[in-house]
Amino acid sequence: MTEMFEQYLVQIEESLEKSCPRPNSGSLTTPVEESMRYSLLLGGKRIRPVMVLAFCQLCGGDPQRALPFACAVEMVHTYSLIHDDLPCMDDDDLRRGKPTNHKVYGEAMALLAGDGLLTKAFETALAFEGPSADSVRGAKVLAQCAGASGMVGGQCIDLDSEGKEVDLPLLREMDEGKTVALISAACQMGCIAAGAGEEVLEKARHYAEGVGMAFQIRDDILDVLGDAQTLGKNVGMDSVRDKRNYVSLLGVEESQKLVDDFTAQAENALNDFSGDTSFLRDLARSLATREK
Ligand code: GRG
Repeated sequence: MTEMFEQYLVQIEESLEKSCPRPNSGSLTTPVEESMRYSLLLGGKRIRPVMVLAFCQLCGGDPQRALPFACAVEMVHTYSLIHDDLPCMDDDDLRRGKPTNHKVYGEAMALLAGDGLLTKAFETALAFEGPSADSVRGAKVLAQCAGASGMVGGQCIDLDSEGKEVDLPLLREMDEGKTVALISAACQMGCIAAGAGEEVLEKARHYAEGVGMAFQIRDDILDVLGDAQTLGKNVGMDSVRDKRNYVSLLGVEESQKLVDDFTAQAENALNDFSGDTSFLRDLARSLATREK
């Protein structure tokens, strides 16, 4: 798994670098372009773009061809982190082990960098060099998953829930939006890059559901047990902001059981694919016990 992950990672980093070239110094748009590059190229685990490439390969496509979709998903993810860290949202100063975007470039530029990355994501997805119907399908899935019925909607529930009692169904709805939606976009876009049909996308959504929920609940656990240096972001923030999560509702042990159940669900979903699913299976397992 690790070797394959590294191979995907090299392609993704190279492609991201090319997608946002270093701006000409002195150009009037340099500040926003630098601010976009800062957050996009800071690192991060890159699990979403890796999923795009892995699903493309699983469906018999050439992962290289899926790179525009992979970069597009990572751009949307990075924009969401920049905006999430703003003082009007979670007000954080540490991300990916470095000062958050607004701490370096100021709030207005961080807002613009997020806007720039979100827009660039669609320009990038639509540059997919395959049948144009598939570029459009990819961009549409990304839009649906990132928007108000997906990630932005989840963030809206998150903001509204601060300081309030939250039950498990609401927590689930919030996490489906905040976290599962973009992971689902990644898995589906990988299939689309390989020219797969709707029935395959349905199976990819089942995997994403399991991995995405497990990923978020593990995130809740790490917010309590994790180490800021390893995670590259501050810990204990949900309790500081008086936000409910799986750990505050169920405790660490029960939450980890749920992580394992959702991971098993993701693995089961892979049984419906005919290709080699070992990479995506190992990825799901490694995310269930991740420390960062
Ligand atoms: C529209 C103003 C405006 C803001 C949108 C939608 C949004 C802001 C924020 C939601 C994004 C969010 C913080 C979701 C939580 C998902 C999560 C666990 C993110 C961390 O992902 P990792 O661990 O991060 O993959 P790295 O840094 O490794 O890429």
